[in-house]
Amino acid sequence: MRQSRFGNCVHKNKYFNLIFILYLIITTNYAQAQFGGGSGEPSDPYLIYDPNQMNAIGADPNTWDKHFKLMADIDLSQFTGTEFNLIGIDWNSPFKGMFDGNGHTISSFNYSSTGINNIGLFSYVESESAVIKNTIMKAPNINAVQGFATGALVGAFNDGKILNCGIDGGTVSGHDGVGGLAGMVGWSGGYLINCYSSADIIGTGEYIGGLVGYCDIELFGEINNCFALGSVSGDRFVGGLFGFFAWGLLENSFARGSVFGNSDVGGLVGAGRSVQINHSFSTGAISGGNYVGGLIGSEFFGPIQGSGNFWDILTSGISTSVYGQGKTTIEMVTQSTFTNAGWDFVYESTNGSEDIWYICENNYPKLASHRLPGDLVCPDGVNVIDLMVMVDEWLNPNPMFNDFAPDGGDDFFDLIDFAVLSQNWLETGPTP
Ligand SMILES: [Ca+2]
Ligand SMILES: [Ca+2]
Ligand SMILES: [Ca+2]
Repeated sequence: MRQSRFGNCVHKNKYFNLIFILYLIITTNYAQAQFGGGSGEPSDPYLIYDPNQMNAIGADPNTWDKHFKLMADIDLSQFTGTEFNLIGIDWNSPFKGMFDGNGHTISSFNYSSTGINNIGLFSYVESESAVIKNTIMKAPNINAVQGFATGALVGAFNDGKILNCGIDGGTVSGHDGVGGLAGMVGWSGGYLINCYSSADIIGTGEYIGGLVGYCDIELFGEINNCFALGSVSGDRFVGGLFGFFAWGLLENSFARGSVFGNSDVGGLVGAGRSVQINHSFSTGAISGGNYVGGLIGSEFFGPIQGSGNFWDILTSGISTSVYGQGKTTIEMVTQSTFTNAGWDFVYESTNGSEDIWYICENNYPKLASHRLPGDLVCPDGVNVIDLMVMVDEWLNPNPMFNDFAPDGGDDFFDLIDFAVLSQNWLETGPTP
């Protein structure tokens, strides 16, 4: 009896050990099985090939400090309502890893909710080392009826870097803190570099912006080489680029969308507080009640500083602003207006050789960082004039124009550049 009991116990132990080993095998492999490969480490990121693998990130909080790489264009249209697993939850459980879109697109991200905060493909991001990069979202459709922080890419972005990301068209609707790229950026810090949004923004409350609703990068960070094109409407603190902008640095950026609000309404920024803004402009039509400005609606308990900022007094319909200089449309499409204020353009060296801006006839300045590879010269877009320039420079060891392939260029125009130019043939890029 005793022996048999003892034997039973050994049996149970063996059984338990077997289960435990199986459990270990399953949990270690599970993270790999749900993605298309990789271990999540910086040198070996998890690979994402399809919508289900994309949706698996948000389902597993254990992966939120890992590295991811997109390997194909992803269509998320199969998810509606609250079906998609947003990545990150709140400051207790944020995404703090790295997501590299690898130049691919994520299209038709649909999400509608009633009454939770932090709505976005990435719900909540917070870590000095968090990075989201090289990702273009096409035609997202976000509808958050209540709550704070709604954006297509990120709901609340409290720290980290968003690099080379864009929102192409679509609509982002929400209550407070609504923007195309992110609902809110800051509190700790944040960098937005080479980012844009052309989504239309509809907010029913405060802090509504074309790129970011509420931007407050108190500790460190900056916004550089960014723009927004979508129309923006909200109640208070409504701006073409930012609804509210505090304690940060904004440079080389612009907003082109129309702006509508009741109070603190501006073409670029609804209200600014203790910020520095350099070499930026806005052109959108503006309508509003109190504290309305061509570039900036109001200065909110702290000075706005900087230099060389303009808005179009004709297209905006507004001739005053608490900050910035108003110009006519003719002046706004003339390069000297900007170079006289220190803006660094291509084909001039007085203001620097970074060559941040370019301008084509009868158009506003554009950012060179968003120019399509193959668009070598004016007019805007990739066409036969660009092709002729490239043919002229073919195999020239010291080309007068910058080549663009592979990976941004090797100082030599050859068939690789030709292939990229052909890919972008007759395209004009995200900026009108
Ligand atoms: Ca220059
Ligand atoms: Ca061109
Ligand atoms: Ca080349």
